[in-house]
Amino acid sequence: VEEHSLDRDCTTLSRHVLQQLKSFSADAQDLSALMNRIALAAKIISRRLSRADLVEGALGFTGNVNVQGESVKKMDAYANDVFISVFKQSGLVCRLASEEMEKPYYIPENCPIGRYSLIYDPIDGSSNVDINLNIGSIFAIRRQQGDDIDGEATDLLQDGHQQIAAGYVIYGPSTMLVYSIGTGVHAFTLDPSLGEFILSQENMQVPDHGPVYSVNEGNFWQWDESIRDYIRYVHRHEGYTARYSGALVGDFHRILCQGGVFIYPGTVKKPEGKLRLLYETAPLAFLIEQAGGRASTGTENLMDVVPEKLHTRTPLIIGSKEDVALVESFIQERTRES
Ligand code: P6P
Repeated sequence: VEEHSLDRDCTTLSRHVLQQLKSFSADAQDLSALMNRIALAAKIISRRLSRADLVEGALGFTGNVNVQGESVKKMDAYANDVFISVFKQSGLVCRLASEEMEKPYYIPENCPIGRYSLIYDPIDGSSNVDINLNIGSIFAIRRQQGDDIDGEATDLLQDGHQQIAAGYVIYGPSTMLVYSIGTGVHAFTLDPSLGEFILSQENMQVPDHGPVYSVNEGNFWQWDESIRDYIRYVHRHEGYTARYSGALVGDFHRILCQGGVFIYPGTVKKPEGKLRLLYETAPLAFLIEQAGGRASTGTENLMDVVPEKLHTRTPLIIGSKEDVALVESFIQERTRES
């Protein structure tokens, strides 16, 4: 076996983290072990998804409604529990905050301040689960900076610059884990024959411009006029193509790989938009900036947004810097006129 391919098969996620940090300190080891446990959660979820229709009780609804007011899919609940189980007795994470849980879940081991917190959306795009289309998990890692006051994780309510790491898993034809610890964006592909995520793309860079605009045009009549102006522009100009899967992770991954822009703007009914900051838009904003792109709410850099509460939502314009700037220019134009 040529040296490089053997070496590549050995470039697992945990080793890559240590390489990136150029350190074997206790903190580096902890972060490496933490990423390895996220990979374990991804493998368990991927295994269930790959044969969900054959597994009794894997699909469909639980009958419950979550804090978002959304009907909970069995896969949402299962994946949420997988992350909790994987981090129990890990000694790495004391607090888990998830889209599926109203308040954080505490792992009452000796949890010194400075321990890591995991913020995650266990299954994003669950409307795709029952039709075997790609879905994802999104995660961010922050440090526990202070005691939580009566169960309110107030120190989580800080801007995106507090993120130490962020990433997502895309459950597609292959299962990929894309992450950054602030030293670039790197992708790992799950090799089921090894049961390991193996490095497949290093230092991913989003093109400065791309042909794709990704938005749910079914909401056109609920948008601000500025967003409609942008859509009219791309309809009239050569070189644009629409792609939208209904699952944020897959739509984002396409933009990261090929360039372009994903937009989930506010609507008349939901001016703050639909996507949640702490475990959807902020982690992706962290990644896209590491890949040379941009993320905006339309009026401010998304990484600067401070959430009022755990499940705060923000509008999202994310992708190639030229394409994000173009959308913002239509917003600024309308703001000047008003
Ligand atoms: P709409 C899935 O429910 C999700 O949270 C994201 O994954 C996705 O981008 C968005 O909502 C789709 O929302 O309103 O276009 O169906």
